[in-house]
Amino acid sequence: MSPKEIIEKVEQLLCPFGFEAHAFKIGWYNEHVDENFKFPYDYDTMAILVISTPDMFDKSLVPYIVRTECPGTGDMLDHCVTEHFNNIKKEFADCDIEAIHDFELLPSRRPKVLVQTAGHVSGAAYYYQRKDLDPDPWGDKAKIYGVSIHPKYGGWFALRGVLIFKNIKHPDLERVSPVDVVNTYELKKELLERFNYNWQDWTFRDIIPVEKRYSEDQKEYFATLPKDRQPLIEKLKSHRKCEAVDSL
Ligand code: B12
Repeated sequence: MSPKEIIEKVEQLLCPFGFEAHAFKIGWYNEHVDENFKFPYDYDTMAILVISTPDMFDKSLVPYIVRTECPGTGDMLDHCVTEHFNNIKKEFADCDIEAIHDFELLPSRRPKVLVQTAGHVSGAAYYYQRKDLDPDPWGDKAKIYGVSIHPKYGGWFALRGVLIFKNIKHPDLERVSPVDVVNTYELKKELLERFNYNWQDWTFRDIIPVEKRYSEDQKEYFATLPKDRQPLIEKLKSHRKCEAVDSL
């Protein structure tokens, strides 16, 4: 299978479940990050960034929750995304795939992959950082984290991880620039302030007009700590069972 066909197949496997897949070269990522975040692979090695859109909740997570009789410990979303990544590894058994989730850490406690940088270099979502603002409005003491914005979903999405096809080189992969949708100094400043100081009120996600947001159920689910989600999970399960009966 050619690299192009692999990308198409990954899209076919993930998109129906509310994910997007965006290919990039490891070299593009390595060019930006510090030494200790670089991957030890050739420049042209192909990787795919996976993001979840607002549809992922209904198309993937809720069905996963409903069919998982014994949720066990840990975060259901992490298990659900892991299942999708494992499925891809199975489909491409001939390829040597390193699947890295957003939440995975190295023994040094550093994240294994910086998904926002991967989002930027793959063209999926522009990564807004403090250094995009000149002059810097905040002063030396403030710690300002960067945030990615998707052209269709604003901040209503998440960057779930990357699949590195270690033995696939894609020298001809065309580079897609991320769209700078938050395109004024004032709006960039507003975005970074909302993300850093008021992220719980969700408003950073609406910094641009969006096509779709998280539903109220989805917001409630993500705003609840995993240890307190059992009642919500029960509610989602009973809703789905009713829907299934109604459609008989
Ligand atoms: C650790 C972590 C946190 C920590 C620290 C945050 C931080 N950014 O350091 C804490 C607990 C505070 C946190 C909080 C939150 N987080 Co958080 N977090 C992470 C995590 C796991 C790692 C981030 C990290 O440590 N980065 C390390 C630093 C050094 O990276 P960096 O600043 O980007 O620096 C690199 C770039 O600058 C790059 N670089 C240099 N020059 C250039 C030039 C260009 C053009 C480019 C592209 C790159 C580049 O090189 C640097 C490294 O060498 C990521 C997931 C992941 N694996 O990436 C999620 C992530 C950043 N978090 C996320 C979110 C949503 C949140 C919260 C809102 C809570 C939540 N989950 O709902 C809050 C909001 C922040 C706040 N106000 O507190 C999202 C952000 C989504 C988005 N749209 O951008 C992520 C991506 C998770 C996800 N699955 O989507 N988080």
